[in-house]
This record gives sequence, structure tokens and C-alpha cells, in this order.
Amino acid sequence: MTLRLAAVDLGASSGRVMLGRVGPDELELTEVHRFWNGPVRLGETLHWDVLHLYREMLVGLRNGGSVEGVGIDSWAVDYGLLDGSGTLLGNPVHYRDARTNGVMERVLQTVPADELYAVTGLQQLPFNTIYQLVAEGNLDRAETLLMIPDLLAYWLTGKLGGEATNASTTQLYDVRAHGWSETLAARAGVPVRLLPELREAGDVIGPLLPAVAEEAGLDPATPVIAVGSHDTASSVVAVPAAEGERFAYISSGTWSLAGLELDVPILSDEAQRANFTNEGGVDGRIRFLKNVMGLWILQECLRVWGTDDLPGLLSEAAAAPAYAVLIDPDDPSFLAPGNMPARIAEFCAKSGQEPPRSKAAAVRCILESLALAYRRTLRLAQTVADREIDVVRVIGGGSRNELLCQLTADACGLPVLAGPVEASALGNVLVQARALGAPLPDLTAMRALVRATHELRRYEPQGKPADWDAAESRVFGGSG
Ligand code: LFR
Repeated sequence: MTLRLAAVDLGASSGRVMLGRVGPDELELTEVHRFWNGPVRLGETLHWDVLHLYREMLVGLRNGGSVEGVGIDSWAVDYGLLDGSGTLLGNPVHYRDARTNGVMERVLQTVPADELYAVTGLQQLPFNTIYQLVAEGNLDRAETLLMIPDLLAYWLTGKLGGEATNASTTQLYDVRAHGWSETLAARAGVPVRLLPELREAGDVIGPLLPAVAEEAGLDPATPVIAVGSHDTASSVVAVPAAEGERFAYISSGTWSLAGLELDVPILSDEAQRANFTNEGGVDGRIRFLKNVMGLWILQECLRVWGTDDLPGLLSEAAAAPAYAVLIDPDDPSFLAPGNMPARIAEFCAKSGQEPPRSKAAAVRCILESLALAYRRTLRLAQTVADREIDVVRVIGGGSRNELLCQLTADACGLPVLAGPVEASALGNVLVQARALGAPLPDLTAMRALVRATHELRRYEPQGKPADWDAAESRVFGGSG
């Protein structure tokens, strides 16, 4: 039996609707609609255009034709607030908006960082949902908080609820109790009534509302199914690792999420100091990882340069001198949208380096710096989790970037296995298929199906490890 399933997969720079076919030896995706997504500045505030996302989702569903299920995943931490009648209060704000500047520091005076980490196990990022809600100020009219995929699912079905993997990124979720931490919410001044009932990946949310079904050209009985609604949770489902393999993963896109899959969270002082996160995965797994700034810096450079000739720049960058200029991609100055080439130059000025002399040199600088950040993060993960890593699995759009994959293998001194590219959409349809009865009992079975149906590319480490050691001490003072 082959199932036809629609995956709505929203990344920070594009959204897509993929039609998945899942059968005993079959796992295939066809892109039926792709659309722009990104920050929209309105006055002083950066928003998401959530009605545009909703509309494009419906266009994609219509293009895909009849399906047995619909699943939605997106980036994390951002949300919409509904009033008591279910009306959206304002356009959701983008996590890169400046409203959270200084808020984390303020909250930590009331709720100490140790307490937050002991309950949530979450890395401190200025845009965590808890800080956004505090930045929001007056929440009197708000009755329900819905994360972006939950908001879209609400519009499709009329059903309110919060899917757990995405809830785990709010810093209001108790990672050991698998539920909202009402105590933390109350301590931070977030009204507990906002937190919706939780659902797990695989739960059926409900059928389409009749009017929505008509607009999307679908049968109104079509179920919307909760998947790992945090895109990174869905993409980790599709890491094609074999049982027992000692792998690390890098989910590579606008962000690079680099880390390990664990069965239980690590809430030690060492993990907290290293600022590792313990986000909730599908089937109760823990995504023990750090956010590395990712291809965002490169995307912003391309935007500022007004070019989309990435292939041309990458081949020039491959031939450019190695280790000429290095940055710390996680420097807070790279977080907000803006003139990244200028910010790279400022970073160089502060760190006593000449700025990159050409676009290709800047690309080389960004990719080598990312590879170094991956090396540092994965080594730290090994130490903190006391685990060995034999292979780095790179998944997501960035797995197509051959130069970055090779540099990652070189910097980490480990083989890189790259692919699949559409990992989050694959994880999305796999979880739906299981919910509908496909014989995919666990992650091992899902991953075996990805392995059997997708070509991967292998990169062996090359070059001299000592060169990367020297590069690392230049950027990070050799503390790694
Ligand atoms: C990746 C991602 C990351 C999250 C960031 C912001 O798309 O979901 O996991 O930290 O976006 O939401």
C-alpha cells in the first residue's frame, strides 16, 4: 500500500509543499509548490507574513491533489496569540526582531539561569519564546499561544493545541516531565492560561474544515496529522543512520543545528556552561545540540550583493586561499538581518584581520568559519555527553554545498555523509505514514527506508589537522 501525503515545510527563507509517496520500499517527494518566506519590516518591527504562508500552503495543497494526510512543520520559537474568540492578535513577530534585546538579562534576574536550565534544558538564545513573551508586554487580551505550525493547523482544522517538539523550544517546557512548566511560566510572568493542551507527533489533529477543504480542493475528511512540527525535529527523524551507528548530525539550512541524538536530557553544569540545548525529538528522543548561525550569513551576503550566482561563487571560493580570514559565526552581530559583508569587515577590524578582498574570499571565510564552529561544537558535544562520534551526518539544504561538506569533514577530521536534502519534509511524511498504519514502528525503520531510497554523498577528511588547530586558536583563542 502506498500512501500519498502532503508535507508543509516552512523554513526561514522559503516554504514548500511536498507531495510524499510512502510505501514498503518507496519514499519519494515531489515539490508541488515553493514560495518565499522571510522577514517583513513594518515600522520598527520585523514580522512574518503569516497570511501569505497560509495562502501559499493552500495553493500547494491544491496543487498536490488528494492525499491521505497533511502535516506541517516550521522553524521554532515563534508564535501567534489568539483572543478568547480564536482571533489572531497581530501578525507574528520574527525571532530576529530587536524587541528581545536585553530581555533575557532582565528575566534572569527573577528566574535564575540555573533554574531555567534544570527544568527546560534549553540553550540560552535571546529569542527563546519565553523572552519574546516578556518583551511583548501586555498579554491581557491573549487567551492562547500557538506556535506557527499549530496556528496553521488551527486554521485548517479549527482545533487548538500545541505539538510537543516545538513546545520544547519555548523555554517554558519541562524536558523531564514532558509538559509545560506552569511554575516557570508564572515565575516569568507568562499567564499560564496561554499554554494550550499538548499533542505528540503522530496524533491526529482533526479533519479539514469544510470551507478550507473546498478552497484546497481536498476531501473534508482528510486528516491533519501532528508531525515533529519543529522542522529540526522532523529533519532528525530522516537522518539515515543505521542502528548502533555513532553519529553526530548537522541539520544545515538557514541555521546549522549541530549535535547528537540522546535518549535522556543532559542537564549538567557542563552542558549548561557549554550552552547545549535538550530539545524534544520525535518518539521521546532528545536533540542535544547547539545552534550555529549557519548559511544565514551567506544568504544575507548574497542578498546585499544582489546576486544569486552561488554556484559560481562556490567554485571560486574552492580555489581561494585557505584560512585567510576567519570569523566567529555565532557573534551576536550576525543575528539581525542587514549588511553582512560590512559586519564581517567590522569583525575583522576588531580581531586584527584584513577583511576578505573579494566576494569569493568572503564566501570562503564564511564556510571555513562554519566548519570550524561545527568542529568546536561537535567536540564539545562528545566531551559533555561522553560519547564517541564516528561520522557526521549532514542533512537539509546545506548538504548540497560540496565545499562546505568537504571543509566540515576536514575540520572535524571525520567522514561526512551528506543527504537527504529534504530531510524535514521526509521526517514529516514518515511520521504521518506511521500514524496512518504504515509498518514503520520506530525511528530505526524510518531511517532504514530513507537509506534504501536516497543517494548519499561521502566526504573523507583531507588536509592537515594541525592547520585547523591553528585556525581554531586564531578565532576562539584555542579554548575549544
Ligand atoms: C531551524 C530552526 C532552529 C531554531 C531556529 C529558530 O529552522 O527551527 O532549530 O532554533 O530555526 O526557530
